[in-house]
Amino acid sequence: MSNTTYDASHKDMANAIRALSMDAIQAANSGHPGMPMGMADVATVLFTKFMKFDAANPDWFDRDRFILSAGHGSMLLYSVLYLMGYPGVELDDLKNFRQVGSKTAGHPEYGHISGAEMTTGPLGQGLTTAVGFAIAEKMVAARHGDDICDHYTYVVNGDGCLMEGVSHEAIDMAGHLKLNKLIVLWDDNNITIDGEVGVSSSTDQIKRFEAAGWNAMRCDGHDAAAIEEAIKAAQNSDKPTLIACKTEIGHGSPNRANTARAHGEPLGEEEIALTREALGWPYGPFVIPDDVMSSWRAAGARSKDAMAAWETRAASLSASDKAGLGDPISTDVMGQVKSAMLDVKKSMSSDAPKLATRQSNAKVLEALVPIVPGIVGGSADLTGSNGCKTSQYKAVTPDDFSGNYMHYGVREFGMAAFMNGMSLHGGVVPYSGTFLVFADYSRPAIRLGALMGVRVIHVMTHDSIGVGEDGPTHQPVETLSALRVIPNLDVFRPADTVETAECWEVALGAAKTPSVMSMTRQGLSTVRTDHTDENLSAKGAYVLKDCDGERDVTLMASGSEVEIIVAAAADLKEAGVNAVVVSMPCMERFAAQDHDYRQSVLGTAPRVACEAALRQSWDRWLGDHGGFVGMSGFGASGPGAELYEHFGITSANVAAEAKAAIARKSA
Ligand SMILES: Cc1ncc(C[n+]2csc(CCOP(=O)(O)OP(=O)(O)O)c2C)c(N)n1
Ligand SMILES: [Mg+2]
Repeated sequence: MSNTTYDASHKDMANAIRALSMDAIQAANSGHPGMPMGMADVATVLFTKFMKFDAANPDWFDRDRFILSAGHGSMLLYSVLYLMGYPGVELDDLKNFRQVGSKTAGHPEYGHISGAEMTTGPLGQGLTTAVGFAIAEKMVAARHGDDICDHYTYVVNGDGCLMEGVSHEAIDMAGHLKLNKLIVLWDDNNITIDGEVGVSSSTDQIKRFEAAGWNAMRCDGHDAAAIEEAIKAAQNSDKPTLIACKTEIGHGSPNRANTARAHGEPLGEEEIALTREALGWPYGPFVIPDDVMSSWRAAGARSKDAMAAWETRAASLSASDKAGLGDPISTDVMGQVKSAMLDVKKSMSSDAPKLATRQSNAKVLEALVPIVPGIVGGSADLTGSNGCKTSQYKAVTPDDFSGNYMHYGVREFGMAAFMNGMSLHGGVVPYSGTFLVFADYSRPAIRLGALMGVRVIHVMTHDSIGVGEDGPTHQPVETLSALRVIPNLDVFRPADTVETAECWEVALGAAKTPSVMSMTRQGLSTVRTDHTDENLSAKGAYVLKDCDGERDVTLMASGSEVEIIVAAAADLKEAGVNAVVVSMPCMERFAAQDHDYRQSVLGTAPRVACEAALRQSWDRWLGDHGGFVGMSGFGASGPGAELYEHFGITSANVAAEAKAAIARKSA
C-alpha cells in the first residue's frame, strides 16, 4: 500500500493541510495554527503512505486508529478528513470551524465527526487512551486471529502530552506489554505556550522512552523520505515506537514559525498572505487545486482492496462474533445477563448472607464473566481487595493477550484512560478495581469517558469510613458527591448482593454511559430478602419497606447505610412513627424517572437521608424540612464499626433526626 503514487507533490499535499488550517482558524478567529502547520509533512506521509483505512467506510473494524493527542491541533485532523473524503465532512464544515453546532468543534469530539476516534484536548489523555486501543487490538487479535484484527494505533502528540504525569503511566504500561503496533509521532518542536520547552523541562525523551522498553528514534519532521523511513522501521519493531519528529511550529509562516505565538492565535490576514507566498501556494482561501484534491482523495481510497479482502475473511465469523467486534453486548447477551442476574438474586435473597458488597461484586462477576464476550477485568494493584478477580481469571501478559484480567499496576489514571480506549476500540468490555478514594486519581479519564459516552465500569471499593484503620487518607467522604456531579456517569452504590446484581445488569446495558460501582469493605446484611423478578435498582431508588398507615417520614440511604435506616424504621415503629424505607442505589437513574414515580417514592412527608459521606448530593432529595445523618468532614483511623458510632452514623441518630424533621414540618 505504501507504493501508491500521486499526481500532486508531497509538498503541495502537505501545504493543503497548512492552508486549510490557517484559513479555517482565521475564519473562526480562534484556534491553533502552529501544530497543524508544523506536523503537516508527518501527517501527509502517514495518511498517504501508511494508514490503513477507507475514508468512505470510517467504521471498518480493522482500520488503523489515528489519535490526535495534541487535540488543540484539531484543524490538522479536520483538514485531512475533508481532503480524504470522509463522509459528511465538507468544506463548509471547515469554514464553520469552532462554531456552535458544527462538526468541527474546537477540539476533536468523538461522535461529532467521522474519523475522530476519541475526544482529545486534555493533554496526555490521547496518548494514554491510545495505549488502551493498542491493548484491545492485541486482545481481539488473540481471540479472533490476525486475519480479523491486525492494525496499528498511531498517535500524534506534542511536548505537553509528554510533560503530563499520566504519560508516565502510558509509556510504562505500553513498554511493559510490548505494544509493538503502537507508534507515537511526537511533534518535537521545542515550544509550548510559555515559550521554549527548556523553561520547564530538561528530560531526554529518547532515553526516557528507551528506559521504559520502547524503540525510540529521531527524524526530520519536514523531510518526507526521512519520515517514511522512520515509520517503516517503527512498523517492523517488536516494541512500541516513539518517533521524535523535529519540526518547526507554524512551519511556513515567515514571522511566527518557531515561536510560541504560532501556537494559539490566528496568523492574521497579513501574515497569511506572507505565508502563502513563502509556501508557494498561490490559491485563495479554502481553494484546493484539482490535482491536490484528487491525490488526497486517492489516498483516502487506497485501502479499498485491503478492506474487501478483510470482508471476505470476516465472512467466516458468525454474525454475533462480527457484530461483537464493535459492541460485544447484543440483545442476546443482555438476555443471558438478565437470567444470570435473576439466578443470583433468587439465591441471595433466600440465603440472605452477610457480605461486603465487594464480595457481592465477586459473586456477580463469577456469574457474568463466562457469558459476557470480551469482558476484561483488572485492578490497579488491589486485586485481592477489590473483588474483581474470578475463578476464570487468566492474566494478560506481554506474550499472551488471550487473558481476561489486566494487572494495571499502581496506575489509576492510566487504568481509567486505557479502559476508555479499550471500549472505543471495540470488542472489549472493560471493568476495573481500585479504592473509591482514588477516584480522584482517575477522575480526568472518568470525565472524558462520560463525555465520550463509553461503556466502562469502574469498581471502587472501600467506599467510606467503614474502611476503618487505614484512616482518613483512605476514607472517601466527598467522593460520591464529586462523582455524582459528573454528567452521563452512573454512580451505583448497592446495599447487598441482590442490588449488586441489579446494578451490574443496568451498567452492562448502558452502551453509552460509564458506571462507577461503589462497594464496601465491611460486611452488610442482605436487605432484599423478598425475591422479585423486577430490577428495582434500574429505577435508581425504590420503596424497600413500606409502612402501615399514613407515612410520617421517609428514610433514604444507599449502600451500607440501608441496613441502618431499616433498623431506624423498626425503632420508629415502636415509637408509633410510620417510616417508609427507600433504597437509592443510583441517584442519576432515579433523577431520570418520571415525576409521578419519583413522587411515589419520595412522598410528601419529611425526609431523612443517611450516607457515610458528605451531604451535598442528597440535598436535591431532602425537601424543605429534610435531615441528614452522615459525615461533615474527614474521617479518622480506628475500627470501622467504632467509627460509625464515633461519627454518629447510627440507627438511633437516624430515628432522632426523623422525629426532628417531623417536628420541623409541623412547627
Ligand atoms: C491537561 C491540559 N493542560 C493544559 C492544557 C492547555 N494547553 C493546550 S496546548 C498547551 C501547550 C502544549 O504544548 P505542546 O504540546 O508542545 O503543543 P504545541 O504548542 O507545540 O502545539 C497547553 C498548556 C490542555 N489542553 N490540557
Ligand atoms: Mg510543542
